[in-house]
Amino acid sequence: TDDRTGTGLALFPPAFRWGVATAAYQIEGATAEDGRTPSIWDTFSRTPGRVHLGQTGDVACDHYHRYAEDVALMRDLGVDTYRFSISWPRIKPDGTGPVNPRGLDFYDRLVDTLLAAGIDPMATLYHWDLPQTLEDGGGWTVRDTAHHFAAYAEAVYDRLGDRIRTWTTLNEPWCSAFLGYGTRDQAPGRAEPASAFLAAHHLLLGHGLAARALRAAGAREVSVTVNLTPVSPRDPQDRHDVAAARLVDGLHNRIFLDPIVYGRYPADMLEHTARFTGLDHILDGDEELIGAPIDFLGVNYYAPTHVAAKVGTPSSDRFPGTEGVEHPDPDLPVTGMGWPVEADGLRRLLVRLARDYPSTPLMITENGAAYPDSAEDGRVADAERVDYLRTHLLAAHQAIQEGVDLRGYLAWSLMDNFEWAYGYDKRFGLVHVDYDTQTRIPKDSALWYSGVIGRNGL
Ligand code: GBH
Repeated sequence: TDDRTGTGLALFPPAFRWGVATAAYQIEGATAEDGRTPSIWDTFSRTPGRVHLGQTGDVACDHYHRYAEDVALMRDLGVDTYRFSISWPRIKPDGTGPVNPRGLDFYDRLVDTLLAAGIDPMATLYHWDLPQTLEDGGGWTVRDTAHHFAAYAEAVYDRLGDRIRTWTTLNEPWCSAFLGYGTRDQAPGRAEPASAFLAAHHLLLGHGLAARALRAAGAREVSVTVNLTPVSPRDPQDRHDVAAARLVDGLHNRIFLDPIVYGRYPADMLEHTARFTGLDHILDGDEELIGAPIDFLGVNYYAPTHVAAKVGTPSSDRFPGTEGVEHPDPDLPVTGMGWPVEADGLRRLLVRLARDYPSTPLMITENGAAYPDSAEDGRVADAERVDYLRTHLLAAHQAIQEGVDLRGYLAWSLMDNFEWAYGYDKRFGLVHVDYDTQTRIPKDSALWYSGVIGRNGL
């Protein structure tokens, strides 16, 4: 890596933000406390066969009761930013309608505890836990949900806006739409390609409406987080492989990025959407609403995508719209999730974003890896995670050297937690959690990461 300092360190810019991220349903537990109603993830996790061993977020890391201990862990890490999410069914048990003050009280306590520890709270308003009552009315396939989301966002801002500077509307709308409504991998567990496209639009509309409402109410920083992946064709000389890569890049990345940044769907993605749903659900003015100004784009990066054109008979398509596409084994090492590891994919992604969306500052809002680590004598030796984080941070540093306006890095995750359909089987934490005793043990990676933060580099 470049050494601009003569110290041998890859140093980050002085104002670079360092943090960790979590999400409400993955850590809080207390799913029936203080007026919270079920979300689609309560329903999904109770549906046989959907989550590993039928596990649920009922207890998770019991963060709802142990948040003070968890903030102390973050203070020890030395992070300046904590990205967490707010549970919609705690705030509005009916999804819409009256606010539940006891739900807001929890986040009020959390935010005050963070501020007292010198940690900047960064709130995500939707990390996948839609109130079940709204799903019963059609969920993200119906337009009203976008309006209910904006009203909920305003209610949260009303209570916490004096202390939270940075707001994020959605986490990973691709997952909500395509895995939730398209493939059944996530809640609400519907496998309806057309619904996936309807959901994608209404999620984006919800983002735009909420971003506008937050701004009007006085929010200082507004953002949205998308999960992006650089898509490479198996053979860059083969025009069919190149077309397959362009399609998957469209369905995964551009279909969200272009409306968010430029207030316009890419023409090829409009055509594609039309094949599944027609375009009647996209009203005049929607795209402009979706293009509400943001202060930075949150980027979650885990793995690259390698594709090829599929020759011969059409078989199962992995995600709605990707019939005719094949996902060849990229022959890379994999994490405990089976996801390929390629740190340079992060550099390529960031450089591409800076080229195609040059006026939008970026922040890495999630990056990390699951490995099956265990605690021995009070220590968790997770060398593979350290390696994953180290190589990805060096890739991010390289991207900055190449001119990318990258504002911060948030590791996924503060601690082991409920990994959605994988339950508690997969551990992404810097801090190990013993789910029998709720004991937290910082892993070697946590100690390593706090060193990086302390030096502002590695
Ligand atoms: C995020 O989603 C979530 O925001 C977070 O809640 C979750 O805990 C965390 O990541 C870890 O899963 O092998 O090429 O098929 C991640 C979204 C979508 C990223 C699927 C990896 C598959 C890679 N993921 N993708 S591949």
